[in-house]
Amino acid sequence: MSPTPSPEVTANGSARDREIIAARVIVTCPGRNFVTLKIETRSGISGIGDATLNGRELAVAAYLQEHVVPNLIGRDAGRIEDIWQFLYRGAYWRRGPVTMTAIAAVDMALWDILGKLAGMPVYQLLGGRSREGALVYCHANGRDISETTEQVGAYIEQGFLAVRAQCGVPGVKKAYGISTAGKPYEPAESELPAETVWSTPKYLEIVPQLFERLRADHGTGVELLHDAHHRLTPIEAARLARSLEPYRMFWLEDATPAENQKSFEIIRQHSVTPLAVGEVFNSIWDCKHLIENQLIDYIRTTIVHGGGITHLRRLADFAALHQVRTGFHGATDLSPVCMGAALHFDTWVPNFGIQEYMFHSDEANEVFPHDYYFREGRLHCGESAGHGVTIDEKLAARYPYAPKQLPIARLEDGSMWDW
Ligand code: EZ4
Ligand code: CO
Repeated sequence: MSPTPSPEVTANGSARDREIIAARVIVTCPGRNFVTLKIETRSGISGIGDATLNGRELAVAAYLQEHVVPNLIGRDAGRIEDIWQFLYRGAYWRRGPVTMTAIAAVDMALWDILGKLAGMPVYQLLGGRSREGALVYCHANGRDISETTEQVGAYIEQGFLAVRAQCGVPGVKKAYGISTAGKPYEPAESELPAETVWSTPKYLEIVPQLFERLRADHGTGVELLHDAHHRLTPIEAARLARSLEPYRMFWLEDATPAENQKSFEIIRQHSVTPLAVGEVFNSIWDCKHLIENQLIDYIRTTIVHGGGITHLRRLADFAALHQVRTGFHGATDLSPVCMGAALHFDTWVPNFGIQEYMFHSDEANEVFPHDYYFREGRLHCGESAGHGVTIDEKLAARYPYAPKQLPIARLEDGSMWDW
């Protein structure tokens, strides 16, 4: 992709040029569902934002189409802060994943437009480059320890400096994060939720064995991460965190559900394994106690589910006061639009930690052409104006929406548990 700004950047950016004249929602399914908001201005410059909420896509699409788009027409696209405040305070109800994802989509699109008007990449608008690239981690997810260690080795060969490792749990059908043989991992695979079974004792048996093997096979030069995916009670999480200490984890993610933020105090009392949380958070209020009491080390709330660049910037600055760094969620259910915006943020944010990177399918990459790229363990945002991701609407129209939901988990006795 060319590093020079696109020709549409020649507009002078007056309030009249910036007037929002149209906005619409595009739903497409190139391998998986994505919702995208496109905002057009009088100047002819447009911007896009990701609005994908896995398994609940049409709720955000309707929220945008019915309740947000009519409010945008006629507004000045340059008033990013005011539009954010209008959508947040003006909705009265505040927060929640559907509202905050909708606000994020608008916000991302407006930063994209502002960048194009200014002829600058978004990271430059935020305050400029703090680093040369964003350290990323990818996923090794073998059916057993041998398969996972093989995958970790293959990723190290490809230049990855950090890898999240999960493995199948003997006696547990469909453990979190493990792909069906030969297929890339994609949890939302059926129209109604797949039923999975969970056993904490079996899981706690295997995980320390996995990381013992990974350190034996790959040494200490690679960063290793693990996601407990909200399955453990606080004291079980503390036990896992402590048992992983010899393997020097980069982090343990979602060790216990975090609705009650004080739960993390129990983990902290027992372990020095770094903790990451926040992919299901949607505002600063979900992590205020966690951050100001330094109960976590990385905050994972991302642009698309956390109210956009405008809110995440506020959250990141607050986190910086407490030496908490960013580690944005980056699963395949966040579209390349979100990844583009996140990489501009990662390039700027002073307290950057790491960025998750699951690979989008070829079809998704074709629907969303982008200028970010991977090199030597890091993702680099491009230099084109805006966030550097566009949508091929003709191609998008060839992939109609296909309803899919995330799995659920039950204990062996049938009780509902957290997936
Ligand atoms: O399960 O994004 O760290 N990554 C994750 C993800 C989530 C999915 C849910 O839609 O936990 O794989
Ligand atoms: Co996770």
